[in-house]
Amino acid sequence: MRIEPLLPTFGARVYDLDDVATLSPDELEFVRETLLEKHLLLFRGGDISLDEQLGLCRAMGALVDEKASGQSSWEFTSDAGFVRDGMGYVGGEHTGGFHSDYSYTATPLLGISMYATELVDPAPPTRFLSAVEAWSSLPDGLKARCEGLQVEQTTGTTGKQARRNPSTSNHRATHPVVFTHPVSGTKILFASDHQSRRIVGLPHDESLELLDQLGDHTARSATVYEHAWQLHDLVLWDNLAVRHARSNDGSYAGRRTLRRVAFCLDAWHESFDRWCEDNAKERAVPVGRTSL
Ligand SMILES: O=C(O)CCC(=O)C(=O)O
Ligand SMILES: [Fe+2]
Repeated sequence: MRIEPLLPTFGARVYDLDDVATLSPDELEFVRETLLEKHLLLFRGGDISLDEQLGLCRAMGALVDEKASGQSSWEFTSDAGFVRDGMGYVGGEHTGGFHSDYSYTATPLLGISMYATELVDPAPPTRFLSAVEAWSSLPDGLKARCEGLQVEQTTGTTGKQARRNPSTSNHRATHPVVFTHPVSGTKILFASDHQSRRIVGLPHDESLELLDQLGDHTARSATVYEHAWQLHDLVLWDNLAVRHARSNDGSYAGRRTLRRVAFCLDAWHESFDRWCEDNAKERAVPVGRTSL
């Protein structure tokens, strides 16, 4: 298998892969290691069945059943302005709504794969930025301020202004501002404009100021990879090392259907499943995923 970088900082396209279904254990291990190193992999043009996508993800981590959290099927269709199939999430006001799915739970996803099964151009792209780069490019003074601090992640935060208003979200989790990737050990800036509400233990004003500084730095410094979907693209990404966002600028009249399979760390599986079940119970019918 040959790989070529998508950006100097992260992302790679994988070539010479005839069939995801026939990958040997060695090849799957190569994919797993390359994903950890490059954070995002693009497989272009293969005809990949749901079973094959499940098989690939099973080699990356513990498969999760997001249906338990309210997603109605493996597939969802979206255009820039709204989402069908009960998917309400479109992105936020600042830095384009970049987020890591379920970072407002104790056990966020390890990785996500999306495979384009239907495409009508111009389809909205998905954007990615490296939270590893967001951390490594921070000035030393800011790095030193962040070490040892915890950040409260919530849904419904979506940017600077929203952070200044009390959130009504009942989804909350506390994580280190500088998060250590549980598999690769890489340092990640986990505080984000879109999902962070406050720095634990800091006075309100200081907490807002630090989150603003971190968000501004990320928007200025972290390179964005914009993925323009083609039919039969499979994008596999590390949900902790990169944040993703769907464009919501309204300039894409097309649509795409993406089949999504996600996975988590083996050790987090039980906790993730329990969260999904509790969340599904809390939600009244009809269900619909609203806030990944
Ligand atoms: O549709 C997209 O481009 C991304 C949607 C998203 O954020 C998600 O599925 O978690
Ligand atoms: Fe998401």
